[in-house]
Amino acid sequence: RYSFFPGEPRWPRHRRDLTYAFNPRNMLTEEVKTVFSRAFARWAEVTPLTFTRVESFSNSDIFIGFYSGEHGDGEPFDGPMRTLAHAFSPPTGHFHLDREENWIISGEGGDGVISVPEAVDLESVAVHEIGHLLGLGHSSVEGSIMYPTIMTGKRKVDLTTDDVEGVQYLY
Ligand code: TQI
Ligand code: CA
Ligand code: ZN
Ligand code: ZN
Repeated sequence: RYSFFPGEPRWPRHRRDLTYAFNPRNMLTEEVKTVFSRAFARWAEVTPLTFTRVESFSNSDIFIGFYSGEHGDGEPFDGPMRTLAHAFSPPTGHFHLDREENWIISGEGGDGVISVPEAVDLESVAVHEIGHLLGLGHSSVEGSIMYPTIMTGKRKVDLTTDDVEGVQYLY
């Protein structure tokens, strides 16, 4: 079953139209940014929340950036594999990804198996981390987006009933 962070933090009622921005220093391509917008759309579909991309990194609600090693929050990244990304509970909005992963962008279709086993599917990790950004902890339901399992070499992007029930409890 779904879980929450201690105290069930969530974005308050007057902050349900959320903005997100990318760290300009990463100079991400449109292709990469689009992956995040697809991931946000999956959560927007099942909640009263909206997610709008803005250009101003300092004035947004959610801050997305790729970093390597120690990057200022006491939770250093560790190079390829192990920790891939982390996101903080509401209403913090920090979403960091390990720059040293072998990130890939997979498309629709296929059987969900990525031919490069050490590759990490960016959209799958984004959908999971956005769950954390919205206040979800890990789930005990195998196959759910919030179930903590190995994330390399696989594409998993569809919210399950458990994920939807969890987020709908909060919003
Ligand atoms: N990052 C962990 C995660 O997002 C960070 C973390 C560990 C965490 N414990 C937590 C975040 C408790 C919130 C609450 O789960 S990770 C997975 C999963 C990671 C892990 O890079 O290890 C996914 C990233 F769930 F499969 F283990 C994405 Cl999907
Ligand atoms: Ca890592
Ligand atoms: Zn960080
Ligand atoms: Zn997690």
